[in-house]
Amino acid sequence: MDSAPESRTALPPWQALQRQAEAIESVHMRELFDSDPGRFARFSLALDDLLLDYSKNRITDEIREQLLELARQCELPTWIERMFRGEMINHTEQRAVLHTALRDPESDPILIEGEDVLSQVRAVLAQMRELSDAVRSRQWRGYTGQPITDVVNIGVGGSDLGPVMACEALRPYAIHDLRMHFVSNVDENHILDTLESIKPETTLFIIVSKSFTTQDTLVNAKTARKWFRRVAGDESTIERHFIAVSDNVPAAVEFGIPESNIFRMWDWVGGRYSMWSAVGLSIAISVGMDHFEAMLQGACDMDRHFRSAPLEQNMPVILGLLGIWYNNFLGAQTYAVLPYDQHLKYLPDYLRQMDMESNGKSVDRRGNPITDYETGPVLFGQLGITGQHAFYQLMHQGTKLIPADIIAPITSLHCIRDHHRTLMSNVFAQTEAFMRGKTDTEARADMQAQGLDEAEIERLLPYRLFPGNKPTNTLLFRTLDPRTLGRLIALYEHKVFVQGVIWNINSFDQWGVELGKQLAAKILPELEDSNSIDSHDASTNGLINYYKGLRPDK
Ligand code: G6Q
Repeated sequence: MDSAPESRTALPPWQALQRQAEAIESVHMRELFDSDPGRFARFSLALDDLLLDYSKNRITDEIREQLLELARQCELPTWIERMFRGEMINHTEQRAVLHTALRDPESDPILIEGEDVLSQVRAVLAQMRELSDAVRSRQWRGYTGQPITDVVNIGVGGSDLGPVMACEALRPYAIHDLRMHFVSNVDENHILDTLESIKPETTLFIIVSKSFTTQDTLVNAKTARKWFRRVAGDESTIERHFIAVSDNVPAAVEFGIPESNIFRMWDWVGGRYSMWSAVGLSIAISVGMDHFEAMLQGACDMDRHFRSAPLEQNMPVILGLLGIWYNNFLGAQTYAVLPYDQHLKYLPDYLRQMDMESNGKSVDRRGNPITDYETGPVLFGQLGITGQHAFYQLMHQGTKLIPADIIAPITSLHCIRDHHRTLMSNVFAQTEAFMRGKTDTEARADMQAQGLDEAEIERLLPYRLFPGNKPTNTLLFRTLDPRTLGRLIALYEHKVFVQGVIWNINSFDQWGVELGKQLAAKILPELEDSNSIDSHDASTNGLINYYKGLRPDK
């Protein structure tokens, strides 16, 4: 299946980029802007109102061309088609990768093992509409006849982070007499804190687990069921209060969820790519199915752009290749996502999983260890305004190169003039400061203006210099509506895919996550009694025995 050349580093564009990386070391982005007034126009792209300005990067036309040539030689266009057509590109799990089918249910049929994927998608969307409409219109009643006031999503990782992020992002579209809660941590404080504020008779629990075997989720779900039963008593009341979303229907039924309350998902949707499926049920309930479908439409806009735009005008491709440039040629280890929209506060957490779980791999598609190039970076981030007063210091004056994406809306729902203009002044100031830095002459002039004497200026000067030359992409859009959110998330999904193709890895498995699940399942029975354990290494034995010795219920 993989006919691309085995060694990425032997490819001519890879080698050309290595030479260009050496050459660009001595070039400051200030010079690139000074010598080229058309730089913004040539290094920016738009999809409707979504603008990507990537001119503040340490690149030239030649570098961009070599990056695009690298993509061609890694057969990126073929891989894009393979994904959209439903080929088994997740080869280590023998699965297709079809989150894109979730947002284009009216496209040409896609068959997996003879079954039409899209008709299944349409059926689940209809089921989601029915339930979300019923809950929102107060027709869905709890066992005492009262409407639902609280929805609790119980799930973890891919079954949690998307709904958490999207419900917050679309908060202005939510109805206010319906409160959304998310429980992911098996630490009992998470569920206990949540249960404290809700009533069984007006609560709907959604248990989200693709596998329906994840311990953390099952333990939380059992606690919720026990708490509910203690008050509601009768088993038949469960049906008005517990919903499941899963690919493992028998396990959900065994847990006690009636089959009519189970929403299917499928093995061809990865957990971290699943908020477009019934995993997003809490989003649909919160903002309504029309808005949920607008979000799907936004993602579909980006899918079509990704599939059809030439590589040089293709937003996910450009974003992905810029990441490759810093990660593989300029030595960056990290990468920051800095949203300036309060409602995108969980976006960095969401993208951290998407990026690091997808591309945190060191074996290529042929099973060979990757020894001669880096794969996925460490992604971090926070709301930009918070970050400015915290970790931006390191980005401006530390020793590390941290490329960043700055994301901001042109207007917000309320758009109070003073607030929004102050916000945007920070967006523009930061991208400019990262790029330009502050020179010796500028720093001196600043201090002279402050009235410092020459000796003081000389003493302080080294600390007041900013090297600049720090790369940023800026993404601007009209407002954070459901369609824009869909576009934004799909942009990053495809960006991660582009990078996985260049690195020749499978971005869609997650054996590292599976390992944690297996190890915990093995240790859990060892914690049952108070016997001393010696089946592990000395440290793990020591920790388990220390815990057993001190826990109150020994
Ligand atoms: C996502 C990962 C992981 C997964 C959780 C929950 O891509 O595989 O985050 O979503 O471990 O798994 P379940 O949905 O099966 O409970």
